[in-house]
Amino acid sequence: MSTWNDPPGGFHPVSAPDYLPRPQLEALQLQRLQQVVWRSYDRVPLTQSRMTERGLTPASIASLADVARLPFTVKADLRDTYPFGLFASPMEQIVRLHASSGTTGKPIVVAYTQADLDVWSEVMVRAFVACGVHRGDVIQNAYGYGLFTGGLGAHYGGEALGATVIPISGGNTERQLMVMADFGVTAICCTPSYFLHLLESAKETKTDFSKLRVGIFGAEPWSDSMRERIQDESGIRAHDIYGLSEIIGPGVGIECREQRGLHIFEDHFYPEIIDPDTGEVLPEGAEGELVLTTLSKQAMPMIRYRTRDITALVSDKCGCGRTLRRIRRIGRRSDDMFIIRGVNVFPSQVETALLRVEGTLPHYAIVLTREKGLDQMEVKVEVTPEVFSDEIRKLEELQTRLEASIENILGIRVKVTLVQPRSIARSEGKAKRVTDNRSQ
Ligand code: DLL
Repeated sequence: MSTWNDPPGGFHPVSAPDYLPRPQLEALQLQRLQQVVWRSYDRVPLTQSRMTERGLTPASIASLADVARLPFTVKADLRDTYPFGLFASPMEQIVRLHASSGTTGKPIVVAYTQADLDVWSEVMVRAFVACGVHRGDVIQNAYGYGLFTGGLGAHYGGEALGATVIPISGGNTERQLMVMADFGVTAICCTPSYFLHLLESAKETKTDFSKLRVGIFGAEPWSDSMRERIQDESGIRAHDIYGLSEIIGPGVGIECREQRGLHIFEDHFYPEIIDPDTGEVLPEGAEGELVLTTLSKQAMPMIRYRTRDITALVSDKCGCGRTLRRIRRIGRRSDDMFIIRGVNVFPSQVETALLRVEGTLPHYAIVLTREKGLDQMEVKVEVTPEVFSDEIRKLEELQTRLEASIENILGIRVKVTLVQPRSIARSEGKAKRVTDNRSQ
């Protein structure tokens, strides 16, 4: 059964920009880039002073390649100008604020005019359509509502699509399952880690989720192996959705039915990949840090925002027909790396290693400690109830297999501890997988 409403079966009218011929798309991008640079230069003192330092005026931007001449914006700029220093619209025109605590310290504040909210809904509609979600679908929106952009972003997009949205927000798993069964939910939006929790609880309580067809999961990294587990165990298609508060929220990029990278809604967000150390723009296909420029944002335009997310741009033709370039799924951020005995480790590598071994559940926690001046890493991983009741010898074998799988990927031996099912805290929003106790 086909559930897609992409061409050739005709597409949702809002999706038309997804299929623009590249020259037309690039002309639109340049026109919008020039406008947004003018706006930011005129209204945001930081942009003006940084451009002036480089001898630039908005008139210097004559082609898309000139983006690379513009100064970067980084998260610290949002903190330093907290709360409203980067706004390019007067308060009377700002109709919504969101805030994100990020990983450390003071929150950052982001603002939207009504036109910005309309763009946000538009890209979310296009994202839903790309996942095969349409009018008639019942969407359980379990992203958190509030200052986090996930809840309201998916909410207004779902309504604008014409689907039925259940604004349940995150948490209260029992109620989530009741709603899923009783309201005939066909699509769910939440973090992949929370969906794992829902799935596990649904199986325990024998909740009927047979109508569920699609998951739109994002806000945190999740590996390909994690996706396979989710799809195999639930029978749904799990789509990756990307976004960040600074740019708009969810809906910057989405995986289409091909599930081969995330299309960036390039008519609103201009992507570049840079070398995180030198800031140089890297050629197409090279891995590096994603930098995004908002092309149509009014309240808070972002010029060359350094996301810290590591990926690569893919521009080969996609089977879905969209002309929008894609980014590879984001496995890591440049700042979530930690170093153990001189080896760079990303949590996503550990996840991949664990999920390659059968008999474990996709719930794990990484604990870093320092003993006698030496960094230690312990990986706690839950085993399935069947395995848990096995004899000690079998458990020891499993532990050895897991340690070998991690060593295979990281090149170092770390301690794996098997723990019983349900002993690792479940997340209702973004998962926190690493605890760093090294400074204690
Ligand atoms: O997480 C917006 C969002 C909500 C995206 C719901 C998708 C779904 P922030 O809280 O500002 O915004 O966090 C943004 O989360 O820079 C990435 O590091 C990470 N992230 C978001 N989506 C993905 C994804 C929202 N699909 C930060 N894969 C980003 C990997 C993701 N990381």
